[in-house]
Amino acid sequence: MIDFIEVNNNSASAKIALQGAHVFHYARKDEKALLWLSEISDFQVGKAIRGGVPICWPSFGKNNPDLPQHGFARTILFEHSSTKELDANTTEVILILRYSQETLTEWPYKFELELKVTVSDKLTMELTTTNLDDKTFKITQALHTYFPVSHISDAKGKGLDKKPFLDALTNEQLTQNGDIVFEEEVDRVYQEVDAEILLTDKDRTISIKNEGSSSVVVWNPWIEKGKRLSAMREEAYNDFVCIESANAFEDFRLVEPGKTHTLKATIY
Ligand code: TA6
Repeated sequence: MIDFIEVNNNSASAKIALQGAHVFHYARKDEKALLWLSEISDFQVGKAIRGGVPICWPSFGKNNPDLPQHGFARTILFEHSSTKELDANTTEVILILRYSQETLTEWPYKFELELKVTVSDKLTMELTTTNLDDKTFKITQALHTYFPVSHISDAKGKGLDKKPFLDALTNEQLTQNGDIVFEEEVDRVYQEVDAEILLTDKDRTISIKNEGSSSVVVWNPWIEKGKRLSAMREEAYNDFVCIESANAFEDFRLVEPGKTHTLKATIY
């Protein structure tokens, strides 16, 4: 079993695993959860939890071919740095990962990675990379958020109309026309994103606002890929959409010695 931090305040509840600083539950009081979690994610040490908000760092996907898919942060133990009740409605949790012999063998740079989670009537996650080395390094990353939907056929992605995107399935560079609908596998990296994204379904609208990011990944595995994914029921593709706050592909970030970069996502 993976250790986790549980937050309950007047506004909401949340659960954050120390492995991967992985937020895997968030729900406002008396409301349905705003994050999707696979019922068969087995919370094994060293295996990424399927659902919630996996942290892809220091590489998104295979952007750095020398690293595992989505990097190593999501399966490594973070340190619980602090939990503060800012007020009766707001709790702030900070988790930290510092470079080690283990990380240096995977990725030859000294760094500190901090996740600050603010739990209130909104869920805010700020992922801050600090370069502790004497040479600049390049990162790609994502807060790979899984959102529940009533049924995939009801789900629509709004706010990305006319945005260019890379279709990761065909490697084509295309432009979004209208709302995003889900009638087949969707795996797209939207670029030049500068506004809020909405995920609507039959009974609610979820808003995602990003800072320090101009790329957003939208993903649903659909039927065939859904069967191949670890810790996912065969028909689970009907129940979620990933809208990922990212610095992916051309939206990579160079972090100079002593400098930081923060990727921030606000969900409500
Ligand atoms: O963000 C979309 C994606 O890159 C998909 O291509 C799919 O691989 C997904 O991430 C899940 O990856 P995972 O390694 O968590 O199974």
